Amino acid sequence: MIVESQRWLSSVSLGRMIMQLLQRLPFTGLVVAALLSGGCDRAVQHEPKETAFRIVATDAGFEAPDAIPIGLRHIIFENHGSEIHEAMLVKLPAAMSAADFQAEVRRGVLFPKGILDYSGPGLMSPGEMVEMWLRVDPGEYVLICWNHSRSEPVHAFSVRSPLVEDAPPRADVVLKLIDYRFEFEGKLHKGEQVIRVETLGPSMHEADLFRLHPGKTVADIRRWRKEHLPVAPVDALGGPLDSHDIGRVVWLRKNFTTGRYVLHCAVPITTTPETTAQETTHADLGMVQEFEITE
Ligand SMILES: [Cu+2]
Repeated sequence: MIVESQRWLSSVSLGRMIMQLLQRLPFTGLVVAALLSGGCDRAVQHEPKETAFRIVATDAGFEAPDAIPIGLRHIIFENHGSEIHEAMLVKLPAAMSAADFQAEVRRGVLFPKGILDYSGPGLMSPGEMVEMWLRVDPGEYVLICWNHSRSEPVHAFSVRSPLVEDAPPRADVVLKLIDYRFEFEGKLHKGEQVIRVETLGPSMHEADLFRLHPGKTVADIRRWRKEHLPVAPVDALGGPLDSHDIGRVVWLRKNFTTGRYVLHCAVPITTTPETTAQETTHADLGMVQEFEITE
């Protein structure tokens, strides 16, 4: 015991001497940081890294990286265009190139054979931004805006090692997607809120998130989508799109103002390769819900 405490004391006074010496030198902070980190390599390796997957939509397509790490990604989606855009992640089967996928979509196919939807930020108005956290597996992917699937190019990207886990934020509310309805656990407030989105299914679902313009209703949303009207009755906020693997959880972070909002699921009732955009959607079966943020 005595030997141990002597060693501790001498190490303390040695440390103090080093500190006094360093305080007279420039770049002290850097040197101290280097000395302190010397003994804790493991801790340094586990520090979170900046791995945000930034996706910018323009009216000509996407600006995004060509490769991202495997694991839980923090997506930052910004719309710099003048139209409503979305950014769905789609994983391609081994034999399909991004050009093959694009060609099928241009023929009107919504679910080319073998592709897997991996969610992503849905319809979002110009000038808006949303953050999302979702998991990606190794492979070849495309980003596609289904609002302009024939006129705009997809963006091809790879998901490859290393494995990096971005930490999801703590959720304020949970949103459950069920055939054919939405259920909230908790209440949304104005300001920055995190929604943890779970799909209970059994079908896959999406949750378009719209803020109604004054005087507009759910019926106006329906007409706007069905008749492809040029002027939206809402601000579209980038709610989460569907995943083929419904066990996947997605987190969404968004700054909310007070107002009337609508959740809306536009997934078609059939998801075979022959499905077309004219198909009956979950919204047609009642998967539309209005709610209000009052405080
Ligand atoms: Cu649905």
